[in-house]
Amino acid sequence: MTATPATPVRDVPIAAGVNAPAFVTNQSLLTWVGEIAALTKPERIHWCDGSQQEWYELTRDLIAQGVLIPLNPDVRPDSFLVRSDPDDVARVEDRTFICSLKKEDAGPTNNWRDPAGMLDELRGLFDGSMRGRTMYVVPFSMGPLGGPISQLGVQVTDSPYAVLNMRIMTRMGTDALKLIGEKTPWVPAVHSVGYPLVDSAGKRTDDIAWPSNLTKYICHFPESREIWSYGSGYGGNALLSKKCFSLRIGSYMGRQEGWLAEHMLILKLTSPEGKTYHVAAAFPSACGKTNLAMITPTLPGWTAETIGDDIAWLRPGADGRLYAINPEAGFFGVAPGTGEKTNPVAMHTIWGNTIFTNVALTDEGDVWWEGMTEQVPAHLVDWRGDDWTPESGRLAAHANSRFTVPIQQCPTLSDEWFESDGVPLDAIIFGGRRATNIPLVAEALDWEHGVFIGATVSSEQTAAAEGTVGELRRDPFAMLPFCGYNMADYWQHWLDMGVKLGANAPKIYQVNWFRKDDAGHFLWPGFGENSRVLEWICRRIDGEVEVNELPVGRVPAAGSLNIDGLDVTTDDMAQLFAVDTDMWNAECDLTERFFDQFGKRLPEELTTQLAALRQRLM
Ligand code: GTP
Ligand code: SPV
Ligand code: MN
Repeated sequence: MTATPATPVRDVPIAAGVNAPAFVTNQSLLTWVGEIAALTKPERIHWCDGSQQEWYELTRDLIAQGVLIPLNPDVRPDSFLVRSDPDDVARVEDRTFICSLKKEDAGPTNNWRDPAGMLDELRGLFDGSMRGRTMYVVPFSMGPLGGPISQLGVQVTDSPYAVLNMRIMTRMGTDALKLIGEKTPWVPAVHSVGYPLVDSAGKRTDDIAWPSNLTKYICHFPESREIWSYGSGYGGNALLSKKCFSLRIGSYMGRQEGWLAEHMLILKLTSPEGKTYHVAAAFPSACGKTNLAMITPTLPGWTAETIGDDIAWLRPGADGRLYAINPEAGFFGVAPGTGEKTNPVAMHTIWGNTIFTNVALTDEGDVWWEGMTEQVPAHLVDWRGDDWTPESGRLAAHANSRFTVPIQQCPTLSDEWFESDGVPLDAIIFGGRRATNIPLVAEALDWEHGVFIGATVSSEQTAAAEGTVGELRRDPFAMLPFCGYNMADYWQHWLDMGVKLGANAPKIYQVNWFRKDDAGHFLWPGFGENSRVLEWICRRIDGEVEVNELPVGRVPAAGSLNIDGLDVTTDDMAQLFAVDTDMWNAECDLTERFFDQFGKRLPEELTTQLAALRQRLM
């Protein structure tokens, strides 16, 4: 490996200034880049233009350094495999901080640090952290360029891998930068992997394939709308447009400005009669958003089109309805479990132009992961770079291995993804991974009950974040790790939005594809068959199907959920909707304890909802 990447010709040494393109007039941007450069002391500054040439130069250099492994162009053209450090494989929630002026404003579900103290500490860490490296300036737009709901940001980073991912995940480059005029607001995001190539004495070391630092900080300053991330190159820790900006800073902005930033997919459905519906659905990480966003309906006549798979920004429109955009331009999807049977649309999307992180490599030079094919390859190189056979007794791909791919390669992409005004929502769905209690589908009694359902989402922990997989954890609105302010205030904001939307508010539903029988088998076939539940929801919106009122919500009346041709017994169907009073009372006790930690900030409506649920369970 060479110590430093080849210098692209248009980069100049830092002594010559910040090297900004001539058209940049925003003084705060120029000053900020200068300040961060003075602090982090990179060797060069490169302003990313987002061009194909730039992509080519970056990938060429990273291949030469052994960072990117080019895949076999005959099977996976223009695609790469990257292996991260085994200590840097997922979001680090215990190292994620909301640095609001007051601790109460971060709330009991966030880690908090005093902003001034945190900035001091960060300045210490970032001092010289880019020595010997290139500092990339990455301008990007979340949402269509210049759109009314869109927002601009600039990430500086010393990770060319992050740059490549940002180019896929956002509208990145010159067009976004040109939108940042003299007075345009933009969100600054500083990122360093914390692995300088030159020490303070000037001694140079060789680079490694995945530079990172055991010390990690993912910090958000909501009041000043800035992001500082140190020590990790992986996913949401490093692609600061995603969770840091679009959710943590975004949710804070949304509360101030009257909109919502949510961990939701957006899906367009068309019925056999040609009627269209738009739904947004919040599921915790690795609980099936990408799958549902790309669903292939098994019900004849229904079509589904993808608008987003992870993040939605919601805003009331001029007509009083709630409109949604997907601010992202790519998918950063979970690889394991993605296959022709479970998600053929994703498999077609990743035909090429894809960056794979922490998956296994086949002898043919293609990728593989658990669940990709039924036939397990006889030999692989696993995600850590070691030889692997089915007898190895360990995962070939890391459980949180992912693909990064442009959304425009998705064969089911809706034209409406391009619409800067967004799509009007008919329904909002909450889901999670629950072996018990939560029914296959239930309709909220009203908006307030829907907010209660959202606030009480719990799910079995997945590999998307570090922690104990399988443990049940509260994940309100699937936003536990992503809400940039006090979760109780967030619930209040949702309640206020309901008042504002009034009769125009989308209906709210809860779903659970993951309920299990006593033997531990999934009761519901899931995946494409989830279209049956979506159909019921659409029919219900149109008032065409009847419900059965249970204490936990309105479930399909007998015969109203289409299960024709499905291999699910009557007993299984009953179990999918069973309400065990004892278990639900126990769940209510847990909810009460969960709510208690919010003290006086807990909206009264949620206390009322819990009491009403207990009453209905009697
Ligand atoms: P993030 O990108 O982490 O926010 O997650 P996501 O919600 O987009 O997760 P994704 O769609 O990638 O979830 C993947 C996991 O959910 C895989 O293990 C899938 O097999 C599983 N999954 C998705 N849909 C279903 C379903 O209908 N039934 C069952 N049993 N599993 C499902
Ligand atoms: C999630 O964990 O919800 C993700 C992946 O979507 S990451 O971008 O790494 O947060
Ligand atoms: Mn996510």
